[in-house]
Amino acid sequence: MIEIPDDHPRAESLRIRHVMEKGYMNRIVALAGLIAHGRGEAFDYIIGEKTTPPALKSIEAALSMIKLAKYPVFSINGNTAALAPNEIVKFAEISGIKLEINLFYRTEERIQAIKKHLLDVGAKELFGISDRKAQIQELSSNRRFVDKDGILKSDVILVPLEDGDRTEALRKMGKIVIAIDLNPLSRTAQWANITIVDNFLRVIKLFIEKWPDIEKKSESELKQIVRNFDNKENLREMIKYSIDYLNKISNKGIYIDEVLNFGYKIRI
Ligand code: PTJ
Repeated sequence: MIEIPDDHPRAESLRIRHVMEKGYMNRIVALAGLIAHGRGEAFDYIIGEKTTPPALKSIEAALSMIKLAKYPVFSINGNTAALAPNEIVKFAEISGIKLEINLFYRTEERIQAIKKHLLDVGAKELFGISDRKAQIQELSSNRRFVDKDGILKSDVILVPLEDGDRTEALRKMGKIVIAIDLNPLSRTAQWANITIVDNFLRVIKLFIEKWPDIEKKSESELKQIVRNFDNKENLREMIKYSIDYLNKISNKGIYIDEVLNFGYKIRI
């Protein structure tokens, strides 16, 4: 793999791509996971690759919901495991959320590779890897195989980078679904109870940073935050944010470097 020079304007993004490539070579990431990552990058561009005010609101609602849950479960796929293994394990440790490996492109080889990847960074308990399997009848994809002591038992489930079918099925089973998806138009984004339209990598870091504040809140404060959150309204705000952001860039008189911090000036 080539070295990315530190002064490359897209150095961080290229480094993350390399993490994904390596993840694919180690069987953690599915081939389609690389395509999904590219789609995410494109959506990230149109929010300025930053966590937006509506996303911060949904993060607060999501953390409140996780704190209020009796049995919250974090569904891990290849992309998330490759992108932020340390942060996933850290968040599970501080919040008590259970980790379950659940793959769309399910193979035993990938499950073992992801298991090792997470155990190597200190995961204590992992669901979805033994034969405690149950099936979600409403689903025909491989995501229907869930752990009896994990997703099946959960009341709140966190599903980053997800396919819409499962979100719909989980909702129909009465579960509360929290999605992390950069595409506000995806079926997942539309079906979830709480959708965080932001990059998983930024979100998981914010989850860790903000958890201590959530822990200080009383049950009634947490319930109030959840009650005040309206997912449809938040998705509309996100779409409006992208439109405003693109309008700002396309307006005459705005320097592109003011908006994108490129460090050189082109008047558009
Ligand atoms: O590891 P597996 O086998 O479970 O497969 C995982 C993938 C992601 C390949 C599978 O779930 C899939 O095909 O997902 P989709 O249908 O491509 O949906 C992924 C969604 O996540 C898309 O809407 C992307 O825009 C979005 N996305 C991609 N990267 C990120 C992201 N959202 C948040 N953060 C990202 N880093």
